[in-house]
Amino acid sequence: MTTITRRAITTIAIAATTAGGAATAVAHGDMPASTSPTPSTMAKAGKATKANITVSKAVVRMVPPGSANTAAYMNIRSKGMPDRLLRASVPKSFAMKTELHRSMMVDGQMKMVQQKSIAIPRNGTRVLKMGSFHLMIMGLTGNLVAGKRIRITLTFQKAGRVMVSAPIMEM
Ligand SMILES: [Cu+2]
Repeated sequence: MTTITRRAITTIAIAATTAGGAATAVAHGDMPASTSPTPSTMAKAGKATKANITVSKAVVRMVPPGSANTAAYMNIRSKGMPDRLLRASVPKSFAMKTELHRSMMVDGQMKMVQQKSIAIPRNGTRVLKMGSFHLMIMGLTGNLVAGKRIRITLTFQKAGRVMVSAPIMEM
């Protein structure tokens, strides 16, 4: 277990510091794609509501066999008060840990920065998407199966825990 985690972190560290476009993005698991999920597949995406928070379009990105990491995307809407996503987790049987990340272009390269939290604006929506904010799911314990649903537990400062069932999707 420790070995997997360490390897995953090393991969991320390299991805964040080396030049190398495509290879960097693959290691990261958050490479922007030219195509978007079709409406029919998005309809099956995860949704959950608790207090002022509504999570929708939650998906886990399909990655090639042997990949150490993947990413999860979703829309998080606050009706009223602003809130803050403090952490996220997935079952240990699926992956070792989940971090809050943000990808951004720095000097022409896509890099990512771990976030302590992600602000959800008042009466607004924070979109977690490729090339932007996302959940980084690290240390996958096995190969992913498209269509399988993963339970993601989100912890918010005000709304507390919100659980959403997100399908693994090609995208
Ligand atoms: Cu990331």
